[in-house]
Amino acid sequence: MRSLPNIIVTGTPGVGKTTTITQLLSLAQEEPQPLHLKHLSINDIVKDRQAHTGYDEELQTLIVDEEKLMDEVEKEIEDGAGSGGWIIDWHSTDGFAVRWVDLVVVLRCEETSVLFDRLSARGYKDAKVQENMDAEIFGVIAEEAKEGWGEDGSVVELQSIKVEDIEQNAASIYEWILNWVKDQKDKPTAT
Ligand code: DAT
Repeated sequence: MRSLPNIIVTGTPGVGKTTTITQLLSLAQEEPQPLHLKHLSINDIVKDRQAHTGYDEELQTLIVDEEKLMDEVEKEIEDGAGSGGWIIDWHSTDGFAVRWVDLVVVLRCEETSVLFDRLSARGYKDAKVQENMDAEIFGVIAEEAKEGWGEDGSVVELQSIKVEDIEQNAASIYEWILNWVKDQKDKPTAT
């Protein structure tokens, strides 16, 4: 039984996943009783553990070996059976077992001009900017998450457009974690 929840923070590249997670982790450390949250960057796993089969020049991205990637994730999070507290940072929920994850946060930036500027600032080529803009407009990642985790409150969409949104979103996720911990403590234990 996890003592902290596992959370995926997902969304189109550039929506603010890494920035929001960094803010969440520092928030969790400030408390008198810090929560041991751990940032699981799937980008780093893909690169560092060679969970890829090549490089797509057009889309400027590594071609992910999904089976190897999910094997590595499963090892890292102990098949969901460890102490929890993993904050998973990835632009997809595809391949993740539903039982590993207690909450899916989908960050959204439907102000396309804002997302365009963020993606262009990364030096992405037109094809990659366009692919990501289309995915955001159609809400592809949110739909995919709802297919996996249902629409019963385990998937939340948060707007990440303005700078203030970063702090506010981190604070809402933090509050959700505190409530989750409290609910676990209040649950009657099996004898
Ligand atoms: P992601 O991890 O989703 O790819 P990121 O956290 O690296 O995105 O953010 C991409 C850039 O956009 C980075 O320069 C920070 C900025 N940014 C992210 N969310 C923002 C927000 N809500 N307001 C202003 N800037 C934001």
